[in-house]
Amino acid sequence: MKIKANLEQILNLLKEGSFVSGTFLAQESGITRTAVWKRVNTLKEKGFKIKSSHEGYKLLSTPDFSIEELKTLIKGEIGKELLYFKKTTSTNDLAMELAQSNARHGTIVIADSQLKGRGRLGRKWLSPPGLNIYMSVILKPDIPPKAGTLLTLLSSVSVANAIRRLTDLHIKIKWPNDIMVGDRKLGGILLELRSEPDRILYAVIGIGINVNMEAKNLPPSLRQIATSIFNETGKVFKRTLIIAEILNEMDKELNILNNKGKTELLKKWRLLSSTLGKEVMVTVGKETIRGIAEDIDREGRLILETKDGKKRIISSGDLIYLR
Ligand code: BT5
Repeated sequence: MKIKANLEQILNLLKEGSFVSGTFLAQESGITRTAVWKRVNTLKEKGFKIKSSHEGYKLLSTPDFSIEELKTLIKGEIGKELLYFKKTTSTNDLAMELAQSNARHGTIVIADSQLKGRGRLGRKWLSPPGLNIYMSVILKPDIPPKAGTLLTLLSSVSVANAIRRLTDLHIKIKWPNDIMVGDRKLGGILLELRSEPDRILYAVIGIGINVNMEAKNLPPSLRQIATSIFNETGKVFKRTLIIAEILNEMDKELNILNNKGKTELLKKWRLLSSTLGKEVMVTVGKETIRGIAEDIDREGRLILETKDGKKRIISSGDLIYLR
């Protein structure tokens, strides 16, 4: 743990300037110059490019993903505790267990790959290594269970705005949980809750985003419906920067929700939604309902106007656009 803390400290200091002398690094971090040298070597092993010369050390580039850099970029409560696994079954499974055994609000579980990545209703989430983001956020929010859907809205708004800012892609949200570019799915959100009748004990928000995956990494069944940031922009993006942007955005949105209520969140969601105003078909269990997606209510549920002019309010389901 101590070594890790020092790595972050050294990294933060290296980010401050061009060449940073070993003496300065040693003084600022309270370790010897030899210890600094060792830390710098560890950072190099982790993929950081650092030039050493008589003037000191210069950070040339950072790797696509590193927990050390991520820690230096986290601004709020969300992500203060971070757990990283090279491989896991599903980050949501781990996060649910951790939440149950008292993990604190804002703890994040990240994996480089998942063997049993899940979507909703037991569907699979493709999770190959080294390319995408698979993470779960543990929240212990002070909201009633019926407002749980708001957490899916909050997460999609945060993901959409973070990716828009970093990539300039025209990201839209398809109700209830799809992160889209045009008519292709770039990411998805999987909300799981444990609650008592009047309050949520904990919520786990699973976020999967295709970052550097190429079309060739996709099975034929997904090629027409899925995409990645790389596919859309032709550029490779650093996962650390995207994760940090999303977590900081979620922290900001949660603070707004707690301090000012839900109006602002609902407004942002409406602006980012590709669903409102469309003729849609929603499958809820065995029932399918057709109608115009009119709006969402204050709990984030979809308000559908059916052909006979009736309103239906839907908390979750699978939605397709008819026109
Ligand atoms: C979702 O489900 O969109 C929620 C996905 C959440 C994944 C994250 S990753 C971290 C955390 N840990 C987990 O185990 N899960 C969460 P749903 O709306 O049910 O969509 C699932 C459908 O999306 C599948 O049936 C496929 O058609 C499609 N799909 C699967 N993998 C995909 C991928 N990588 N990119 C785009 N679409 C995918």
